[in-house]
Amino acid sequence: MNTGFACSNWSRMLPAESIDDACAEPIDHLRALAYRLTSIDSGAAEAVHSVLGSLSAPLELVVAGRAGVGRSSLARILGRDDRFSHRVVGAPVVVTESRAFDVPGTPNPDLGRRCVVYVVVDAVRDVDGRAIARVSDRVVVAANKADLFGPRWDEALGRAAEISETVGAPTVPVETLTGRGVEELFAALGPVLEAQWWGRVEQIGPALRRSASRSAAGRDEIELYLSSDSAVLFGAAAAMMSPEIRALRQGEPPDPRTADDAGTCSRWWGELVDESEQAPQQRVSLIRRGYVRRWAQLGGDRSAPAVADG
Ligand SMILES: Nc1nc2c(ncn2[C@@H]2O[C@H](COP(=O)(O)OP(=O)(O)O)[C@@H](O)[C@H]2O)c(=O)[nH]1
Ligand SMILES: [Mg+2]
Repeated sequence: MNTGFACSNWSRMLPAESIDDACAEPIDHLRALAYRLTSIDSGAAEAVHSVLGSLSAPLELVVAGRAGVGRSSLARILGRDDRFSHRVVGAPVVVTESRAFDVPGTPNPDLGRRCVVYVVVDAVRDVDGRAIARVSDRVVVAANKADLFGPRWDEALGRAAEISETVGAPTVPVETLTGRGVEELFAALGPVLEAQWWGRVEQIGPALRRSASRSAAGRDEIELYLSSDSAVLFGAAAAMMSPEIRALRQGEPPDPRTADDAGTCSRWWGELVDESEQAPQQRVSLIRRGYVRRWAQLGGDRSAPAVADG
């Protein structure tokens, strides 16, 4: 699925036209690391293979909601659509339907860490609001059966905007019966699925550091990799994509095209840490390091560094 259009924050660290292009080299470097480790330390090589496996494991998308809202109908459409036979950087998208919410005498389903399409029809009940709030960083609401609320699509859009306001999540009107709105639902799901995938990339650094701490033989190779441009920029791109960071990015200087720009970005994030006690330190410091690497890649003068690699 082409998900790069609306959500290319990663391209500030890994300039490319598509997410697949951006990630090809970092993933090759991980494969090369696994290859080098094979003869040195099989346990460490196994850890890198497991990281690589996590990047191409299926991304789960669950269609949830109360009974009768159209979960099955929508899951069928999403499951057979060609765009889902494409992948998010090698990870296939698998669509499932959850049990119904709000069934008397039955606990509501647990949606886990999966991405969610939460289906509602017109009225949003408290149970819907609570379910959506619990998955607010990885949900798109589908306001289904738009046909029942009048023939005009702008009314359906207006209704979806109201629902979005109420529940605090992106909301798209759809008519599962005719397929209307499904295109827009796909567009809204792209960034959600991508963000979930980048969450896996964020686990690479910690997983490899754990492995390095266990294995004397492979430690040097792993540490060399972790300090490489490739690893730092991959991690920084992933940090950029976290919902927590997206909320902090308002006012960030434009996409760096020169070394000076990259230096400005690095300083901007540095000041953000100083000013805000809430700034998530680890992600912000990764982003600063990423910009320092971009600065060097863009020709920054290493003998008179304008920015320090923190
Ligand atoms: N009018 C209308 N009916 C729909 C639409 N989507 C689904 N339905 C109907 O709603 C009913 C419940 O749909 P289903 O997919 O089984 O809902 P589920 O219980 O949530 O899985 C079925 O009779 C569907 O034909 C729609 O867009 N418009
Ligand atoms: Mg069903």
